[in-house]
Amino acid sequence: MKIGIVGLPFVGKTTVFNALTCAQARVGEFSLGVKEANRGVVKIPDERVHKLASLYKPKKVTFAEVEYIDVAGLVKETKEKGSEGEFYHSLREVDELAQVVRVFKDQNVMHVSGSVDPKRDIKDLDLDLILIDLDIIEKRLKRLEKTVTSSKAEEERRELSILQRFKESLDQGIPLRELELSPNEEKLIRGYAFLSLKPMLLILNMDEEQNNQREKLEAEFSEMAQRKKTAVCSICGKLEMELSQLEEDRCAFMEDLGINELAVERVIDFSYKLLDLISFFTSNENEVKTWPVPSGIKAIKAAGVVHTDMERGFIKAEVITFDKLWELGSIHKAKEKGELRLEGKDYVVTDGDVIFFRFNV
Ligand SMILES: Nc1nc2c(ncn2[C@@H]2O[C@H](COP(=O)(O)OP(=O)(O)OP(=O)(O)O)[C@@H](O)[C@H]2O)c(=O)[nH]1
Ligand SMILES: [Mg+2]
Repeated sequence: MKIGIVGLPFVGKTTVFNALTCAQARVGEFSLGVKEANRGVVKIPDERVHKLASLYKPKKVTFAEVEYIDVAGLVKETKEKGSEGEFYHSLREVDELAQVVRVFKDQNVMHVSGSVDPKRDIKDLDLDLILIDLDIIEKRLKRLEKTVTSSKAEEERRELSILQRFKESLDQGIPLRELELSPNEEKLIRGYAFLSLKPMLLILNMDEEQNNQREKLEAEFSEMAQRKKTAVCSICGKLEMELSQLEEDRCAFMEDLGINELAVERVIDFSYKLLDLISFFTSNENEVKTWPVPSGIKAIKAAGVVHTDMERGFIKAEVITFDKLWELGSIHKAKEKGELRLEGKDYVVTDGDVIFFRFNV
């Protein structure tokens, strides 16, 4: 899973990036058009993986990972500075955008629009994404309108009609993520990697003092959180960054501050839900491994995620939920008790399944 951290300049993107990845990238430097994106990989914490490892004592334990990419702030000037293409390029590969939104009020930190106004900033960033997408669509439409009349290709006709619909929506200021798309339509336009189509996690970046009004703050954004492919969460970026940089005393500090969970876990949780992902596990003496997959995936496709041969030569899947396996204490016990289910290729994988694929190629 790859997540692109975006937002207006100086809203705390790099601060949040450091908090999430325990990195030490420099903050407080105006990064617009200046430097390359920061990248950092985080292992996704999952108690179940530790427990499976304690059962199997494998040589290797593999957690699911998320890569965060922290790009320069996006504003209208990006276009003038010619770094818009670069911005799109670093982000086209990501599965989701996380927009850092400034809520903290610090006189010492400038705001490009002159005042702290989170809802305005969210709109402004959306507008920038919309303009980038529109640019791509308009160029493509010009070419398509010519070729469609001459070649009469069915595929191109369909593409033309989707792009026209997209253009109408973007012209009205509606980001593409809010549109209803069929799986076929999604497939047809996937190659464009439209930015306003990507799911959006809004991360409200608060000051420590605002933490006690967190629920009230999040409630103000509840309408936005209900929009399609959109979620809202809040964190104290600066505080969390400082916590992430502590090693020994972190727990003591957290206790003092009344924090029982680091932001990274909450943010990852939201990201999983937003992308509609679940995890299943494979486990043996060599490796215990987490596999994040789209919810609703069938056993045969899940096999293909592990190895193409497993999908090609799929025979059956032996499945047990993690909870059941943990309760019984070993796979032998599970077999004895008949708790290891035999499932066919159309079985719908559920979160927490431990799966042993049987295949033959
Ligand atoms: N008070 C306060 N200051 C913050 C917080 N988050 C970030 N800052 C400050 O805001 C300034 C900008 O932070 P960065 O993390 O560099 O912001 P950025 O969005 O990455 O900036 P660009 O990359 O230049 O667009 C720094 O001086 C941070 O210390 C916060 O939660 N509270
Ligand atoms: Mg930055």
